[in-house]
Amino acid sequence: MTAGPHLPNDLQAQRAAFHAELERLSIMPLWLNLGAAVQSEPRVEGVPHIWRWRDIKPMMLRGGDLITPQEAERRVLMLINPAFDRKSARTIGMIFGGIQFLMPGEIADSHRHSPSAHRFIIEGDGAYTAVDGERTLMRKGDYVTTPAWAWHDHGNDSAQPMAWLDGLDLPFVNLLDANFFEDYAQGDHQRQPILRESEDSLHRWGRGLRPAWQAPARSDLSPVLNYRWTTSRDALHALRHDAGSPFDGIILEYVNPLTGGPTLPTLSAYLQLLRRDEHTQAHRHTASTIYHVAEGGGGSRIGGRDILWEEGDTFVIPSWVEHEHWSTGGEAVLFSYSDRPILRAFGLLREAASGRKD
Ligand code: 1HN
Repeated sequence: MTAGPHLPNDLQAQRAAFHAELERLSIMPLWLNLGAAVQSEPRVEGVPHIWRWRDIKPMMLRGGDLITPQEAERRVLMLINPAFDRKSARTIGMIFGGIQFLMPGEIADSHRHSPSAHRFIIEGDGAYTAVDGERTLMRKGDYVTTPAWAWHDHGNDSAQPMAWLDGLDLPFVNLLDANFFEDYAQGDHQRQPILRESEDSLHRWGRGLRPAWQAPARSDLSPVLNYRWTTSRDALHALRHDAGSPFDGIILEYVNPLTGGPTLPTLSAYLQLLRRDEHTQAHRHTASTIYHVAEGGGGSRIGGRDILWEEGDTFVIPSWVEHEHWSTGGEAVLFSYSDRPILRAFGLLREAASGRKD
């Protein structure tokens, strides 16, 4: 921008008056804020960060004593990136991650919202989630989808606390001013009626077969409610002798069986195996990613800084920051999700191996 003392005084004064008049009209000249529009690469505000399970777990148990799910709506500990406003609900980029927990006997009442959600089970065995008339019992390592505007409630009929990682596109939906929410509550009915057998969606759509007499309700959402840990983990191990991805090892995407695409329109989710002594090559991409350590331990070099992780930890990699992963002392399995479908839909997905610009 040309400005400043070398301009003739009268031109400087005229410009200043012009800018002030524009300001009163709620108009901003582009040349006063060129940086916002012209940048050679993304200026990413979010920072790499890790939330450790050993910090979260005691807070979860304390929270269990201090507030009910009814008072809280959802008893979720939001993982907010240190670079963002506490109220932004931003874990990284425009996606959210939080830890939800239910003590034995508790329920989280039915509601629905326009943000899409999914969950990865961290601890416990036997709490259920009900989505649009189907209930599934959740176990550690299961991946459960909750599409936008589907009624959903959770309940813990087991004898142990149950915790899971909630992933939502909430900040993205807020950015678009498209966030709607509705409580199911009709009198005392806080839980939706169960209309189908447990695992119905899996039998119907998730086994490489489909009922030929029935059209799926919508094809842009995965009809499968629960992607079981045992199935996903077996699939990873069955491919363990493959070369895999140089950047991610053996990595599988959870897919919508109707399209082969992501499970939700805005979020894609993955499970990856880092084999013993595996150390991936560095790369970067514009997808902002939230990782959760499902099994084992290891580390990631993110933007030149080493973050060491163990089972239960959750960490983030911002857009366009170089990263590589390794396992330590055996094998590791990482669950992750990102805003990749949004970037892909709008031609904004860019990936580059280390040392390359695109
Ligand atoms: C929500 O509705 C759930 O339904 C979980 O389980 C986490 C985080 C922010 C806003 C709404 C749920 C949430 C949430």
